[in-house]
Amino acid sequence: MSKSALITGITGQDGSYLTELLLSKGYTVHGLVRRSSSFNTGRIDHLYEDPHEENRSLVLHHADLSDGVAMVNLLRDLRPDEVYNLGAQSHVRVSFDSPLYTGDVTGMGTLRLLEAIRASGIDTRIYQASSSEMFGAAPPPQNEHTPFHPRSPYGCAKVFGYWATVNYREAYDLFAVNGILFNHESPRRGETFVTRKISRAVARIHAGLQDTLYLGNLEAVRDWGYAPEYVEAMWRMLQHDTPDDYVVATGEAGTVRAFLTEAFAVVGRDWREHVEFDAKYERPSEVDALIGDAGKIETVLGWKPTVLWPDLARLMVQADISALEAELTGATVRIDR
Ligand code: NAP
Ligand code: F7E
Repeated sequence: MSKSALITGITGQDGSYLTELLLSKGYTVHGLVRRSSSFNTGRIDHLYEDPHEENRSLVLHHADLSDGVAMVNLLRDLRPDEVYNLGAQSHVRVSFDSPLYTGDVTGMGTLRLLEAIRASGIDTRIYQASSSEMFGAAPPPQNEHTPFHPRSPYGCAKVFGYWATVNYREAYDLFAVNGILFNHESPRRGETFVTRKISRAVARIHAGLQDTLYLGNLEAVRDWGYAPEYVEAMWRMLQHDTPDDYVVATGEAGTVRAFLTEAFAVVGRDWREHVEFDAKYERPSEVDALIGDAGKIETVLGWKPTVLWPDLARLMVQADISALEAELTGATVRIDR
């Protein structure tokens, strides 16, 4: 019998890569999709299967992390072997503008899902998408023993979700794990996160469509990894004999300024001729430096990253240049970006 999984956040960056991974392993994948007035499935359209086909391996369901009853019903009907909770309001800067919404979806949404598993009485394993943002002001390198000091409503919500996951493991013997993932990027990264904002701008500047890129704090240090490798780590956590929490990171970090240098070098340009400061992209409280120590997951689960941030910067710029060229010439490109 093949396994089945439910993914919240299936339309996001990680959800799309995780879906590809699980389908390649023979899983039946169920995705929770929130209702939107326009299509929000662009990242998984290449995997779509018509609802009228029999024995589909990818099935999408309308629901929302704010609706606990819908989640109980879904879990009771599907009885998946594994649940991956990737759904969230995941933008740190936006969480300062919408703190209550972020707390509800990113924090309470996790508790709703855990409680839905308990209430539906099913036997399943759950992965919680925890974040290095929980470490916030704690100095690097950060690992599983580093105390949390979140610096945003998003970080606070993720701390709540982290402890709710640990609590359901301890109180109800649920196979529940936290993956504490450091920043991970790809050509599918949302366009308003700094790496993708930069890679898209480099492609557009190179094509003569844009001249200026407005950014905030260039001194922040981030440990950027490659998203397809990080979803493999999520899967490995749920295959282990015992549930536990793991940091997932590369251990190599750079400043936003350094990422800019690498990205603009791909097209032989100097970023200082194109980048201007805009205070609106600064955060009321910033996370200065995140550099992960992923020794535990390497030792216990044998997971090790291969793509470090300078290669990632080049890979993302090249993907955005190709995508833009295809868009401008009207060519059809498969979205395996
Ligand atoms: P993402 O691209 O922003 O995707 C977020 C997903 O959550 C989208 O599918 C989104 O749906 C969905 N979502 C938002 N609000 C929802 C709601 N109310 N109900 C149901 N679904 C909702 O994020 P990502 O980069 O793939 O990250 C995946 C998870 O890992 C998130 O929980 C994020 O906080 C966490 N995380 C990410 C990183 C990172 O560096 N990428 C690091 C650590 C942790 P729409 O497509 O409709 O918006
Ligand atoms: O910012 C600085 C900004 O928004 C990175 C999410 O996936 O990773 C992500 O959160 C840095 C920050 O990611 C701009 O101030 C400068 O210091 O790409 P970001 P993030 O805040 O680290 C964590 C691990 C998550 O869990 C989150 O879900 O870049 N920065 N100028 C800027 N950032 C943005 N977005 N836009 C700018 O113009």
